[in-house]
This record gives sequence, C-alpha cells and structure tokens, in this order.
Amino acid sequence: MTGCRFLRACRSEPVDRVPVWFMRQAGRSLPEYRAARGTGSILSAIADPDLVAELTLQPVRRYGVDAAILFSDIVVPAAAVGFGVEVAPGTGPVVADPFRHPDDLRRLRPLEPEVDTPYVLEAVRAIAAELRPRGVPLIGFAGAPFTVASYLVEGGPSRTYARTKALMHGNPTLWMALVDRLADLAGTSLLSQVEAGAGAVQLFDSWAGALSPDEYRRFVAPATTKVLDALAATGVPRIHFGVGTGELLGQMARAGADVVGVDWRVPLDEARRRIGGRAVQGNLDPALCLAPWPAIEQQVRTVLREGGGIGHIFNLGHGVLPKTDPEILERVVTLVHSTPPSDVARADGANGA
Ligand code: 1CP
Repeated sequence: MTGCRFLRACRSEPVDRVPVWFMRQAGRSLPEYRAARGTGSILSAIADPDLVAELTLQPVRRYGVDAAILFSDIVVPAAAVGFGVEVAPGTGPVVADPFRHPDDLRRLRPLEPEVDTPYVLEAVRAIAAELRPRGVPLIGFAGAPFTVASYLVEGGPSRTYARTKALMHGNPTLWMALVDRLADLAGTSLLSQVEAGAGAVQLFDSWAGALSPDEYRRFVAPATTKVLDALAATGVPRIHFGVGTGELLGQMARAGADVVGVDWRVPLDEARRRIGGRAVQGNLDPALCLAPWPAIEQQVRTVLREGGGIGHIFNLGHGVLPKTDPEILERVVTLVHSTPPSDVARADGANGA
C-alpha cells in the first residue's frame, strides 16, 4: 500500500492500520506545551513561526499520530484583517465591539495571506518540510462561517446563540452578507495553507449543533459550501466537523466534505449511513479519556468496529480535555495501531466473538 495511511483513509482506500490523530492534540494537556508556550496571548504565540512549528510537532513526536494539525485558532483571519478580536485566557475569543450593523462589514475586508498572515505561511512551510520525510501530513484548518460569526456577533462564547439567531432570522440579508465574507476569509486562508504545504484541511463548525436542519439549510449551508468548493480543485481531503450535529450530518457531507467529523453522540456506522459513501472521522468521547483504562480500551474497540476499518480516521469526538493524561492518549494510539483493519469487526468482542 503506497502513500500515507491518513490520506488513504480520507479517500476510503485500504490501509494497513486505521490512522489516528486528536483534535487539540497540541495544548494544555502536554507538559512540553506548557513549558514552551509561556504566558502571552495565544495570538502572539501564533504569530511566532518557530514556536508554532514546535507546538505543532510536539504531539507527533510524543504520540506517533498519523497527522499533525497546525497550531493556530479559528479567529486568526478575522483578527488579521483588523476586525478587533482577542483571545482571552480561560475564556476564548472575545470581541469588544461585536458585529451589529451593515457598517461592520467594512471591518471584514478580504484576506491577503502573504501580507496579513505571513507567519502562518512561514510556519506551514517549515512544518511541512519537517514532516515530509516522515510521511505525516499537516492538516490546515479554518473556522466555518457560522461558528466564527457566532463569536463576532455574540462578542464571546455563548450557550444560546441568541444574538446570532436574532440576526439570522431578523436581518437575513445582513446575516448572509456576514457569512459570505467569513466564507471568503476561510477559503482564502485554507487555500494559502494548502499552497504552503498543508496536505489536508479541516473546517471546524464546532457550534453548528445549535442549529435546526432548516436553519442550517437556509442560513449556513450556502456559505460553508462556498468554502469547501474553493478547495475542490486542490485535490486535498476536506474534513468537515461539528459537535452535536447528528441531525445535520447529511447536509454537512453535501456541503462538499470528503470526510465528516462526528462527535460521540452518533455511532460511526449510523453516521456513515447519513453521509453516503464518504469517510468518517471520530469519535471517542474526550471525557472518557479520564476514565480507568479498561473502560477506555473497550470504547476504543467499539469505535474501531463501528468505524469499519476502511474510510475511518480515528479521533476523539471533540478536543482533548486539558486534564487528560498524555500517557492515556499514547496508549490509545498504540491500541489503534495494533489492530489491523481486517480485525476491527471483532475488536470489541461483538459479532459473536
Ligand atoms: O491541536 C491543537 O491544539 C490545535 C490548535 C487549536 C485549534 C484547532 C487552537 C488553539 N484552537 C483551535 C480551533 C478552535 N478555536 C475551535 C475549533 C475547535 C474546537 O471546537 O475545539 C474553536 C471553537 C476555537 C475558539 C477558541 N479559541 C476557544 C473555545 C471557546 C468556547 O467558545 O468555548 C478557546 C478556549 C480558544 C483559545 C485557544 N485556542 C487554542 C488554544 C490552545 C486555546 C487556549 C488558550 C491558550 O492556550 O491561550
């Protein structure tokens, strides 16, 4: 089998082992991250290509995962064009002057990656060069229009998305203009990351699960489709991920994904039925990584069986929780890599074993 197993799995080609990586695999759960990261704002860390390369490569070295994900954040393009967004430690993205009026569209001018985010491109080039000999691809990423819009409209993290929904339903014209601008930012950023050497991309629509299927179809799908369409000609796999999106999986697939990321609420075999023919990524509950090992082992085997061995990229159903013991993730990688795809049907003792 030629080529790397992560890219083969994205294309639903046979693999020697199911590939595995973890959302938020770099970050606070790693002592070497805490040592290298220092105390400054994450946006200044992201603007330092040497530090970004180090933070991106740390989990590859420690875990032997099959893909790296660029150390960055979903608000980087909006911050880079001067919208006015910060990332507050312990909170996440915050906006002092949230998006409210048509005039605010002017704060979202087009992104010029070489001018606005040269540090991202420098980091991607360095990381891709370092990973190439190991056959490990770098995943570039962006925030999907809805999830980024939710921060710009709410002014910070939200539980209800009340202001966001008030805008989409109350002034659909302005909402569609907003998500269209955000689609251009995400598409341009992702294309620049691919040109600099990223071998796959993931579009994070983390909070899309707040939407009904009808809201998703009317207010979100057109902009998200625009982002994923912009990547089609590159030929790199496009992963599309959200949390709590069981009822949206079909639409998320049709928006142009090659791989659909699934959280722990929907078993992967059921998810596969909803997305027709595409690969799946997921879906071990990140909270389970804090349980005793036998419970984790059982669930890893269940996820492998439900993933079916082909067209499955093993991951968590959302990001690594900061309290996770890195040793547990190491054991998860070893377990996934020790199970040949032909054995996953028997992996958890189901099917009469
Ligand atoms: O492996 C990695 O660590 C990759 C780095 C990464 C990624 C992929 C960071 C660094 N952010 C992201 C994407 C991101 N950022 C998402 C999508 C992924 C997901 O759903 O987890 C989202 C929703 C954000 C927004 C964001 N940025 C939050 C969430 C706030 C909320 O609404 O609950 C937070 C806490 C941040 C800050 C941030 N980004 C990244 C880190 C390591 C941190 C923590 C703060 C810091 O270290 O200063």
